[in-house]
Amino acid sequence: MTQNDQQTDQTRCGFVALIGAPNAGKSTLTNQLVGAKVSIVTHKVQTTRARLRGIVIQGQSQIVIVDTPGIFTPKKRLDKAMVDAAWAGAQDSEIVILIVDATQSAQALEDALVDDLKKLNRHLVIVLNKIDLVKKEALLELTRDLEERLSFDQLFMISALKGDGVADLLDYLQHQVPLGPWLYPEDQISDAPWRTTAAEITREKLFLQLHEELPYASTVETTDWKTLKNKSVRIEQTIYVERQSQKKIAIGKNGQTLKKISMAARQEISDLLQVPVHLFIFVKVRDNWHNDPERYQEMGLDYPAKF
Ligand SMILES: Nc1nc2c(ncn2[C@@H]2O[C@H](COP(=O)(O)OP(=O)(O)O)[C@@H](O)[C@H]2O)c(=O)[nH]1
Ligand SMILES: [Mg+2]
Repeated sequence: MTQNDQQTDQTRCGFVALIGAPNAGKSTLTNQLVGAKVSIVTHKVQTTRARLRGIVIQGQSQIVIVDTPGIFTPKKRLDKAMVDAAWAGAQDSEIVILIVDATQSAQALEDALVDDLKKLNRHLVIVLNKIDLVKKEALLELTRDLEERLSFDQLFMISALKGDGVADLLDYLQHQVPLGPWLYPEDQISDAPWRTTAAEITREKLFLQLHEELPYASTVETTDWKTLKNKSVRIEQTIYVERQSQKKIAIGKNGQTLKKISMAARQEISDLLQVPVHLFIFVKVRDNWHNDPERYQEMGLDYPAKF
């Protein structure tokens, strides 16, 4: 038997989708499971826009975590594309984890979401997250309420932020994913190309610096990437906003806001690539980018024709 056959005999590999309301902690959990920051996280809702795979090896198992945008009622075309991407992520996975923010009541879980989960007909695991913020009695009550509304295989109580309970969840997933060969090289931790990850990092800094509607009116693309002779990397990115007034705010007085975004992003991209990075960010007005199919393609989303 060749080494490869041997590996196929013993290895496991499967997709595990994270579904839940915005801000439940899906991306924080993705990063905890992977053990590295592959998905951006902010305190703002709808930070994650597209599906992202984080890859974990645990024993002989390769577990592909599918982080998704939240499930919520779409008001705009971009919302619709995000929610569609979340459900598509669940459809492609053997195991679906519903992440529930334990600081909220079971009633906060919408009937529509519960119905759609039932229709999915997948192994369902519930993860109560943010247990660092909640008393034990409240967790038990929430568990009882959830049991009344949904049938699921397992329930875990974790703090994705602090890492409590994450090892148990990982151990469970290791044994639940089906037998089969690994789909990704052993050292790969994300399916996103570097250009996309770099744009996401800048978008995270932008979400942290800008307020109200501006983060949602913006998108970031990496437009140029060159490795220079001295191994440093020169990156150009564009932040698209919808109006001239938004461009002014994104740049800030004397360019201060853009400078803060740029410095924070450059540092993090450089840490990730482990080489010096020269980052040039341009802000452009692209009226109506929310209705431009090309922007969706850049974000890794399908363009919902009807909205
Ligand atoms: N206290 C606490 N905060 C958390 C926990 N998990 C996530 N958060 C916070 O909740 C917010 C949303 O997290 P994020 O992972 O972006 O949620 P997502 O929208 O579901 O991907 C961020 O401010 C996180 O720091 C947790 O276990 N405990
Ligand atoms: Mg997220």
